[in-house]
Amino acid sequence: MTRTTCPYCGVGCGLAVVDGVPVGDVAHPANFGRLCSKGAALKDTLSLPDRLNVPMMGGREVSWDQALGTIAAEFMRIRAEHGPDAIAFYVSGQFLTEDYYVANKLMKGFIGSGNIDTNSRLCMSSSVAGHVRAFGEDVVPGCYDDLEEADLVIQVGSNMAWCHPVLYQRMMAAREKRGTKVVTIDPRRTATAETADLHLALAPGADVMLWSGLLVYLANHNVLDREWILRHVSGFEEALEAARNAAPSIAFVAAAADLRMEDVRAFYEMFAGTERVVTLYSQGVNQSSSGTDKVNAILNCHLATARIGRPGMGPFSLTGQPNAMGGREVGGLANQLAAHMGFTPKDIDRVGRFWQSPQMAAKPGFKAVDLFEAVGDGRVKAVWIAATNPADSMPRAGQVREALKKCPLVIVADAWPTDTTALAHIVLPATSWAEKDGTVTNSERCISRQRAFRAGPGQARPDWWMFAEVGRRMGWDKAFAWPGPADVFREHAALSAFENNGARVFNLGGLADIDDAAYDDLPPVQWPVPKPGMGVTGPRLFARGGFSTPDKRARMVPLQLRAEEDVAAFSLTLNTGRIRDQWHTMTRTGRVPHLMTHIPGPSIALHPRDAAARGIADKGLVRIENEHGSVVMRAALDEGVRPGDVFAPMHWTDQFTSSGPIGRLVHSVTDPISGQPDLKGTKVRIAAIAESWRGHLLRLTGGEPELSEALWWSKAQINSGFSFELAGWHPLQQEVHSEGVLRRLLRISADAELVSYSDPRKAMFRYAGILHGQLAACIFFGPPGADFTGVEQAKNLLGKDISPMERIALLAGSTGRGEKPVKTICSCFAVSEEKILTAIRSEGLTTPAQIGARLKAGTNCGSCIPELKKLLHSVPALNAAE
Ligand SMILES: Nc1nc2c(c(=O)[nH]1)N[C@H]1C(S)=C(S)[C@@H](COP(=O)(O)OP(=O)(O)OC[C@H]3O[C@@H](n4cnc5c(=O)[nH]c(N)nc54)[C@H](O)[C@@H]3O)O[C@H]1N2
Ligand SMILES: Nc1nc2c(c(=O)[nH]1)N[C@H]1C(S)=C(S)[C@@H](COP(=O)(O)OP(=O)(O)OC[C@H]3O[C@@H](n4cnc5c(=O)[nH]c(N)nc54)[C@H](O)[C@@H]3O)O[C@H]1N2
Ligand code: SF4
Ligand SMILES: [Mo]
Repeated sequence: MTRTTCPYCGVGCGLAVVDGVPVGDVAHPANFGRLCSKGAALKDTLSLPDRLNVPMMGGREVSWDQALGTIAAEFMRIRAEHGPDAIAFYVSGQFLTEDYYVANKLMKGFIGSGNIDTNSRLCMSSSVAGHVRAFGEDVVPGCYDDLEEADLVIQVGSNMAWCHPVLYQRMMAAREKRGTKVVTIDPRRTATAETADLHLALAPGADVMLWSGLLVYLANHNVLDREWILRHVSGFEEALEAARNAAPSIAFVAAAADLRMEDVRAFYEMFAGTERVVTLYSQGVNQSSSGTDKVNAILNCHLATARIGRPGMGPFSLTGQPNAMGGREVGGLANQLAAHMGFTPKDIDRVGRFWQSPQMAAKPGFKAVDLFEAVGDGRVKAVWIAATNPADSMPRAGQVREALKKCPLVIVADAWPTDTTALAHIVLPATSWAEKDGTVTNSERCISRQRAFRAGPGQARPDWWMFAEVGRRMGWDKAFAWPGPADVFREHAALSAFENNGARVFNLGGLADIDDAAYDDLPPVQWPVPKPGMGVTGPRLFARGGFSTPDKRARMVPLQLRAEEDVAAFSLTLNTGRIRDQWHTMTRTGRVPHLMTHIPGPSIALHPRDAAARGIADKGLVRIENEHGSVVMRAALDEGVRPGDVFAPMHWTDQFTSSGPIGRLVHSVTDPISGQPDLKGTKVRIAAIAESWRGHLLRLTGGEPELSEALWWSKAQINSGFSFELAGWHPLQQEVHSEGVLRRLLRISADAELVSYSDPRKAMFRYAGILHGQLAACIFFGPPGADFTGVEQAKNLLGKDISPMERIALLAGSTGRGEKPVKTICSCFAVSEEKILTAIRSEGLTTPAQIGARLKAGTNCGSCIPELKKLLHSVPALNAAE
């Protein structure tokens, strides 16, 4: 058995790999054996096709030596001609700590520029900035147990049920016993909000106002811990005065945040009346033009009540990626130096001596948005992108692509081809999870080992090795000579303890001397881990002060409200985020068929009132646009979205849909302190598209559908191939029905038989390609709104023998008994919506537990329990009769 860690979210669940199959590790303190739908599907991602397995330069296969030699030579030339700041790295919270450490050392200590930034800029940087402002250091004060020991849990801008499912389930299980109250603060009624005692569907961006109002309320009702404030906090009076200006009364807050007064009051009363409060927050807080202020508005309330660092209490920033925390430890953000040190002359000197650096970076480098701007205007002449897909995930993704097209040298390390590798001059094949060794740190500061349990494909190599090899080739042999990741880890741990003297809480001195065997066996361990007597330790920090500021006091921050951007032409606010079964740009989860059935295609959720005003029907095609671009999706009418807001998933890329990622439209407004982009509040407009036809294509191979006319498509992996939904807004041309076009579309060879059935009166056309008695592909065309019966059967037949009867039925569309696409509600046990509804109706089930007992749905990871509840509500007659 090999123990390792899940490569997806920041919960950091432990896995035990038995006979090559990863299952939940019962001994891991994050999950105690539980996994969510994505974690449980990891076994299906191990042998995914299309892996990058050999270095490529200009589209040609080359040796590692050629690729690395070229990179080193070009970096040296560019550095000599244009200075170190003409080179940049853009890396990722999906790096292991060892990858991150080496990349950071190479850039900041040897190339001599601050220009290494990471997708954590898009993810965690407002939390980092908020922590640094309040605590003097980027430290999450609490631990996961606090969620189970709290009496009130507040979720701010966090859809935990879908995005941190195992932690959510831990909290929900404790709630059953403890009666924990839960408040969700999110403009949308998410799966998480469905199960809360109170949902505040606030106007987007109103968080600073809401939390300032809370501070005022706490002061007015004498709930502050004056003694603790006196001893451990500075800036209280100023912060309270600013809060009184920003949010003078409950009535004022309610009006400005568009909430009911009684709901705001209920929230304030709950907070005031409960000592054990944990406030969880993630991207609804961080990804905002006032992200850092939102963080400090929350921290202010916890500091003013001393609800920090004690059991069941504290502000808790949920990390997104598996190693979002580890990246911050090494200093992977352009404005940090290393090991929680910044760009002060003292820190630069200290790190420089430790690294024996020839040329230290003297100042912070470009933050992500600025970095790609500098790539676009030529200030940066070479960029190395690794373990992230900015052509899709950056705001103004279209402009990012343009910038990369203009850049003289683009190097991309990835495990699969992506929209970003498509723009690279040099593509480096990376080993990925399951194939590489190192460590990651989760949301509660727990360091866990990633252990390889299979070999990578072809010549794929770990990222730390690539950076080290380039460093050596640039002439810094000794500084980049580590034989393996254990050596890198020891150096990283030693740097964290170097001249630390308790000034920085982050300290791994106690791990700096572990030998290879101890590194191999390293059990999950929470930092700080100083050498005995050399610093604080413990799962909870700061209960008795001791912050990382010169006077050891925390800072409360006075906060002003920021003016909202006003773009009159675009009346809707585009919010973007995640869905349950997909991971970011879908390079892995998008290739697992059963993860594509919960939500099979890209759609934009909007309130029925906004839809009606624009003549938009449910599932109708819409164009979403603003000054940055235009994207086409299906509409999903949703009463849980506030009128005036719309929500689209960030996941679909050029690989999966014709108009690519929603990131094309997302503005690049950033938080002025953290530089984190506001990915939740772009102004857009939406219009219905008059469809003139609809289609459905099934075939064995992916790629783009070969149809010349303006068309929209979205693609989903199914068991035996691919399923494409098609639609167009120009009439279908006659040529579509010609044999040549059809064979190209179906991707069938000349020896395949092409059979057809058409009913021109109804504008229905069905074609199938049969090869050696097997269904090789089929395509159906119909009028707008057409419901293609038989698609689900056809999916089952694809790639299989097809009898004459089945063939006739398929073409006549008569096999379907009015069947609907299978919507999987429970991914763990593949239980469909239809099955659940049938059981509810026929057996009178009334609780998720009963559904679980009957169908197993919801009994593993539990991420679908909110949806089970919704389905139970949707059968009102029966439930009412109970
Ligand atoms: N299934 C799945 N899980 C994931 C990931 C994934 O790709 N898929 N990615 C991981 C990563 S990297 C991250 S960063 C996390 C993100 O985890 P979350 O932060 O939970 O996810 P998001 O969907 O980005 O956004 C959270 C919520 O913020 C709300 N929001 C928008 N604007 C505002 C606002 O002004 N105020 C408030 N209070 N809320 C607002 C949105 O409506 C949304 O429901 O998830 C991690 N887990
Ligand atoms: N509109 C909008 N945009 C967003 C967000 C949003 O909410 N809305 N959220 C933002 C956030 S919080 C995040 S974290 C980002 C995520 O965005 P990205 O980081 O761009 O998304 P991923 O798909 O996770 O990209 C990771 C890439 O690394 C590859 N990979 C996997 N393992 C390895 C490895 O070991 N080495 C290398 N070299 N490559 C590997 C994968 O194949 C994949 O292509 O998106 C951000 N963008
Ligand atoms: S909650 Fe799911 S995605 Fe997150 S670490 Fe655990 S198994 Fe992986
Ligand atoms: Mo993230």
